[in-house]
Amino acid sequence: MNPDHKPATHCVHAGQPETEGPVVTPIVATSTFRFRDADHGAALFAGRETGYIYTRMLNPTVKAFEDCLAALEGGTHGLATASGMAAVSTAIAGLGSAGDHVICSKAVYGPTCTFLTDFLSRFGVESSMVDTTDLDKVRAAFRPSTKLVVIETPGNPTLAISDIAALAGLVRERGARLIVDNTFMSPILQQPLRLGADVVIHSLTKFLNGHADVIGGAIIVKDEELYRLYRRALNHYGGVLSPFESFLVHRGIKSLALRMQRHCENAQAIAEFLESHPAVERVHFPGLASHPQYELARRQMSGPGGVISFELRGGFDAGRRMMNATRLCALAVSLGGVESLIQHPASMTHAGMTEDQRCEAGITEGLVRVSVGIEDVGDIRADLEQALA
Ligand code: LCS
Repeated sequence: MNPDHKPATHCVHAGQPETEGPVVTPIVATSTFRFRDADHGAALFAGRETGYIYTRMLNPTVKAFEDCLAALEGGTHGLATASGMAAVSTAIAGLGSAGDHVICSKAVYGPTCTFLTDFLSRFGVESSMVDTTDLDKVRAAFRPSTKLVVIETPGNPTLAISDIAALAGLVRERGARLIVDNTFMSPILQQPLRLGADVVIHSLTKFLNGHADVIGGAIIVKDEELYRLYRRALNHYGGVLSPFESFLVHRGIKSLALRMQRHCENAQAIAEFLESHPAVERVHFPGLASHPQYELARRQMSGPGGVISFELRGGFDAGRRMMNATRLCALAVSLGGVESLIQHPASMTHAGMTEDQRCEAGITEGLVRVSVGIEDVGDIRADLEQALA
């Protein structure tokens, strides 16, 4: 693996064999590994020798895939997890202790918010949901006990953009760590570790796998100590990705750069169409000049991504009628797959948040979210047009 290669090359080659034999990393379907003898087993457990012991601890197929993730994000180590939420919970709980305080973007995937407010709070970790697009608000939210800042940029589903480099500086000055959920961008469009973040997390379920047939997640770091800590945490929490699913996502990633290009082109065209439609009140999309952080988006991201949210003039009733009327765009949660999906955040992906939390985060009753797929853009536009009519 050549670290100087660009992401599109890593998509195809990183973590794949480079010597005589199969061209594709084989699926090593075993839960456990035989030791040479008793001393060998003891030496592996004691860390005196390196090798495979047990698949929850490490597996060759998974390891090859994790190397690919690390290369793509410009990190040194990746950890594949059983879901995006396993990555979120392991990345946060793996670093937090009772008495710590966490600052988190208020516009995040619903369960990330409720993991902090409803679950981690029981273990004495406090959290504040903050508008992380505003550096002054982040500064004001800091306490002496703040150990972690968790951001999602663009945020789900409002597409609010936080300044990764500026936040990384602020967080480092205060001796805390910055975790960035990069799910909406994929490493093709944004690489937070290169902007100073300490940890990147992903839901692999979305763009990285891209084919809506796997649930998975990842944690990527650029620091040996953090890696060892997370490997240990993941081994104890147990939410690892299986070899077969690692193989599937590794295969999906081969076309990631191509797919992201098409997602961006299609979403840009659909966002412009929606913005000019008389039934649409407001469109949230980082590729539109009307986006409040449009300039920051252009600096920080190399494309706007494939997710759009918008509000209809007729509010939720109009949105419900529209969602019931699409044919090509499937009414389903999730995003980042090759197929276009449409959903209603307030009653679906963000239903677990309280009304106050949603209101604070800008998730209105009338907000509809579309994940724009890689189909023919004219067909997607025609479907949305007839549904709006
Ligand atoms: N992070 C972000 C930004 C997400 O959008 C999601 C899932 C997760 C983490 C969790 O990943 P998972 O465990 O599902 O792999 N977002 C979803 C969504 O917007 N609709 O359905 C799932």
